[in-house]
Amino acid sequence: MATPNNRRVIALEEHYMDPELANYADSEDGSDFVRVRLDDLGALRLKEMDEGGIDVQVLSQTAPSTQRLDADIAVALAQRTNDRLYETILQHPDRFAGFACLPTADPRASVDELERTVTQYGFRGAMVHGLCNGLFLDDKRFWPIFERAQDLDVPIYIHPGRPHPAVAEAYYRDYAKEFAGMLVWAFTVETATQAIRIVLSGMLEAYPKVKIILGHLGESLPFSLWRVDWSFSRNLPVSFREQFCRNFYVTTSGNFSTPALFCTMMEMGVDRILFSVDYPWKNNGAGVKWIEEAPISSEDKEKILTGNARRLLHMD
Ligand code: GRE
Ligand code: ZN
Repeated sequence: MATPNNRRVIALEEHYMDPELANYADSEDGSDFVRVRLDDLGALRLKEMDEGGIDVQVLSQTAPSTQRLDADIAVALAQRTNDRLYETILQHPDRFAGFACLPTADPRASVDELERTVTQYGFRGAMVHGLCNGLFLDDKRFWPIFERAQDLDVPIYIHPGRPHPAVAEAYYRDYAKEFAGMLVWAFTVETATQAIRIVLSGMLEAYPKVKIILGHLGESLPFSLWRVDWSFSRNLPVSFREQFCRNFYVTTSGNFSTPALFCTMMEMGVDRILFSVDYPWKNNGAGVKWIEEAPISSEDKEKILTGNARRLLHMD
């Protein structure tokens, strides 16, 4: 789709499934419709991007990616997965960019892999999915990953993953039949918890320029920001609200709600909101049309669809 450069529509949470990684990690929820699209990095994906009006997808592995593998498998597998992603990007460099997967079971190797893929392959940052072998990301052993991301000036995208088994048992077992639907709620609860824990941990005081992206319009945190800020800030040197609005960005992935968008714009400001679809779970055209027709200014549409991503991901 030939759009002028200043209207290049960039989408950030757009998934695929690496063929080798697929042997180790099943997609969290995959109908045939989803599976066919996760496997495709060519004609079908590009056709649906063209039809929907998406110019660039920043590709990422789908959940759970490499977050539940042991180090002995994860380190080399993440390298090979990122190597293949780079090959894919080279085939369509005007249509694809990438977020690295990281072998989080080995934090030092994750630091090296982030640096390698950003400096040698031009990746735009990394995406981490849910708990890392049961650990939250505020755990001190993961801090070097965020420190290196700060040094490289790339964001870490915290994507949801399936809940901890004990949580699934206690909270969701009664509705196991509904688990696919329930999963979306479990995703939001857990990922918002990741974000809150990162603020409480002091990591963002140690690395005040870290950039973290949350999907799904902030996993409900903008809606809860007043309340979360009220309860936590008295014990923090820098208020929760200040840290959240300084270090976090959110995308529209899978949450095409105008009231939720307004809330996010009011709490965080439009400069923090980036367009995403959450392909293949959501439809490209539905996402683009929603922003195109939203009752916001054309300047704000331009920021959400392209400008904010070009700045955050250095895509000019
Ligand atoms: C997602 O990537 O956001 C996702 C999954 C699985 C089910 C639903 C969903 O990975 O939105
Ligand atoms: Zn997603």
